[in-house]
Amino acid sequence: MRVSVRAGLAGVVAAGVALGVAELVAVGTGAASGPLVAVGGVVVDHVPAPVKDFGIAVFGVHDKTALLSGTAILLGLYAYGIGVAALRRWAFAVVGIGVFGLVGAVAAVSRDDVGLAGALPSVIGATAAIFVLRHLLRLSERAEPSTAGSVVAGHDEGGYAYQRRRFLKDLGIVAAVAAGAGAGGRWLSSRRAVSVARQEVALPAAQGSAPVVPSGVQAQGAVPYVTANSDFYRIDTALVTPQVDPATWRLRIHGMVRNPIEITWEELLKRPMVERYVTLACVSNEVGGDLIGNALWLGTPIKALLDEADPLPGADQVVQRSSDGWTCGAPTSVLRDGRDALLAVGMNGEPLPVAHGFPVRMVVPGLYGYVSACKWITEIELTRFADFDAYWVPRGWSAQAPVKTQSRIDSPRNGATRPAGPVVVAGVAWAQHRGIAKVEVQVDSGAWEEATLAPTVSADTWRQWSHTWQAPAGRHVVRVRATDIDGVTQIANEAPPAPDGATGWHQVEVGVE
Ligand SMILES: Nc1nc2c(c(=O)[nH]1)N[C@H]1C(S)=C(S)[C@@H](COP(=O)(O)O)O[C@H]1N2
Ligand SMILES: [Mo]
Repeated sequence: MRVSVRAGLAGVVAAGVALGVAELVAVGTGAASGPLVAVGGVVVDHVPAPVKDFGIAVFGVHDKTALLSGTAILLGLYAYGIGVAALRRWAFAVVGIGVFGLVGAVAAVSRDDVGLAGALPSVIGATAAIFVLRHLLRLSERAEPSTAGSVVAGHDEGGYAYQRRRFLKDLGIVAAVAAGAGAGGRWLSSRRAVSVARQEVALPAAQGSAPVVPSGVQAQGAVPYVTANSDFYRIDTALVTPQVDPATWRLRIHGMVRNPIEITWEELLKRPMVERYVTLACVSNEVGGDLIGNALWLGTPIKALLDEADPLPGADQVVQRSSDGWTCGAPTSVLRDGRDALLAVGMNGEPLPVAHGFPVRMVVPGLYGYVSACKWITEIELTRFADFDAYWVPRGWSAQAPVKTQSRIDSPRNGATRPAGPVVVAGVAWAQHRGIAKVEVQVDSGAWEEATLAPTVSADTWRQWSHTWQAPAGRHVVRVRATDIDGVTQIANEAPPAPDGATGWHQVEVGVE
């Protein structure tokens, strides 16, 4: 193995030590302060607006893994370079690792949910990396005649071979220790996490009777009417799930109000609670996509709290801010018009799952999630649309975004085959807060036929539908369109999700034999 390759590997392992040690330190300062997560977070927030397809409001779990692995690979290349550069001058390594530590520290401290102590993981990690690199490079040096060409007395080739083995052995041990520190740090962080506090939460009972789910809400072949928490789509910009302890949680309502309010978790739970089914949809949902789910939310109506805060005239925007600094803005008029806009604490009979906003999030029927459904919410600020752009607005998405009427075919799936004869076509349709009046199905270029609508709990949820089609042999295209209560039919024109929600009719191809 060449000297420069050994030095490069030593650099990579030293970087691993930096990350592993940082993860351990971050057990004390919060997982969001680890350098990889902190730098990744800064990247997420600063992706240039034209790169519309990167993540966008769909920043799903896969994008996060890709981003973190990408950052780790870049870091690995940088560290390899530092190792090689250290062969020329040790100072290069110190400066190189110092820059890495500084970038991590500055990124961490700049995050909303990280304090000054958040610099420690990067600083301590970088310091450890410097010592480790120094040690490994010394070992590597001994495994080679000096670069000047003079053979050190008493070291024959066998001696060098021994030194090389020793270098490789130490490299392996240090790499294993670094990986162990990283994994151990992650594990300890998860044990400290609020999932423990969540298990101790006893949710208050809802006032009044729970909404009645009429029998027959479920169409055969459509997704379940109520989405299980474990199946509920998850979208957010958070690289590590924010850990908000109910014991220290506060919600501040301030800005353009006559009476600023601050309430604690205990006080929130004493407020009147209601239970409502509301279907939440992501603006990034493509036609036919699955970034939509329906759950039973337990929460207190936000209208009453806003009324108490008493917004000033002109405060047309309610900005919600999460513990990690994400923001969304909804029209004040919508949150006060009497709909079931809830500050929610429960989801399908459990405290909110941590990934879905524990301990408190907002849910607003009829608005896309990115303008209304702040998870890990800690602040509400009354302002004007003209004065403040929430997170996704400068990134090319509309400031106001009511949910568009949409429908989806769940069965048969695209590309499925069915025997000729009666085929049940089924799915869901939604126009939250307006309600679905009609769903129609078209096969090939035939006439639109009205599907059977299942009953529904309210206009705030999706509605299931089904239609029996007498399918003749051959390949067919089956299409669906919905009409809302106002009589407006979903438009055929295909538009992408940006800037305010996709349009077009969902269709599937079915082979009939
Ligand atoms: N704090 C925070 N809340 C957030 C987001 C976010 O990135 N951060 N994303 C929003 C978006 S775009 C959607 S669609 C919904 C998704 O909620 P869910 O993950 O519970 O399905 O959360 C909203 N609330
Ligand atoms: Mo979204």
